[in-house]
Amino acid sequence: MKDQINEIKEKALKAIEEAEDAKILNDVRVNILGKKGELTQVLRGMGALSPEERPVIGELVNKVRDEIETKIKEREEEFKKEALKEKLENETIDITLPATKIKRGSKHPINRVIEEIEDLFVSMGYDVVEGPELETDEFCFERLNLPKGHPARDMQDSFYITEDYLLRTQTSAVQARTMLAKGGNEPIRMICAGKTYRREDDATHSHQFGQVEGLVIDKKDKNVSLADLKGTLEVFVRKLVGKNSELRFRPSYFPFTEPSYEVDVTCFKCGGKGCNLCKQTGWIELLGAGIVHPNVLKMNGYNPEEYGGFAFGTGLDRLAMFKYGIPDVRYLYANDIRFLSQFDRKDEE
Ligand code: 2U9
Repeated sequence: MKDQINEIKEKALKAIEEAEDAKILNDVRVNILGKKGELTQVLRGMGALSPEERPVIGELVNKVRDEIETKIKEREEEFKKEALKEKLENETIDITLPATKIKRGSKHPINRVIEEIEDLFVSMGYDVVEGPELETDEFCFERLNLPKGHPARDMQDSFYITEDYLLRTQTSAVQARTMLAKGGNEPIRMICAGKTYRREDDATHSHQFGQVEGLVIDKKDKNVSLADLKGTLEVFVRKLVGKNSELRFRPSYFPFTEPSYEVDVTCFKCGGKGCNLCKQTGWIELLGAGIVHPNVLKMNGYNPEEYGGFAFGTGLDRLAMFKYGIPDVRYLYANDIRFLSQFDRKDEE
């Protein structure tokens, strides 16, 4: 019987060694150690042995069983290692390969200009304020010293939705709302940029256009003056259109400021010598500005005896067109991906 057991052991160890995969290995385990396995059959024949032989054979069978199970486990471990090695080789990613470019959206030129302006004024201690695009007649006109019937209202043909509601023609309404919210006894330094709407549509005007306006109000003893206005606009223009820009204030009229000015900037294409962009004048009209009208202070909660300040405004479309050399304002609103994708975000990488 000993020879039989050793023969089974040799055969089993050989089969384990030659097994090519886990399934074959399991078949060996079943054929040798399973209920009907060869080694198990030997155990069944133990009854015929003498009492002296039985423990000897029993010990030998257990020793051979342990040896076979150990070999099977070792072989299984080899299979697992091979499987892992193959998996790692198949799933290896070469991280040095060029990445697939992730297409990102571009930032609209007007939004780029807004961000640059907001960053600049925030750095000067201004608040950035936003407000509704659908405004009331009261905040668009009346509180800006443009009572019903005022001729200036006709200058800006507006999109009325109802008798009292219209698409705002200026972001000025947000300034008026802010003044009321401050309760007439707090200084204000704010800018408001956003969409505004007028009934115009040609190569240099669009029915929707971008605008930014600023408002500074403080106590009279702070003496917020025209000099402050000029200095502020110089910083603005030199940051946005050219660091050597000069300003020219031409007296003008706005109902919400007195005195009012049209503000020209030296042509950033020819530096003031005269070219087709500035129509040979050397100047480009860019902003409107002035000292806030006492009526506007009063109508929005500020006592003109105690408070005063300046305001300014400019169109973002023209600023973007100048900055990026865009020939027709309608490109800004045509949503043509070929135009928009030129303003990619490479500068943000
Ligand atoms: C309040 C008081 C005063 C805002 C101002 C301008 C001058 C101006 C235009 C420039 C080009 C609008 O986009 S545009 O057509 N704006 O010229 N805006 S002063 O003055 C204010 C605003 C609000 C309460």
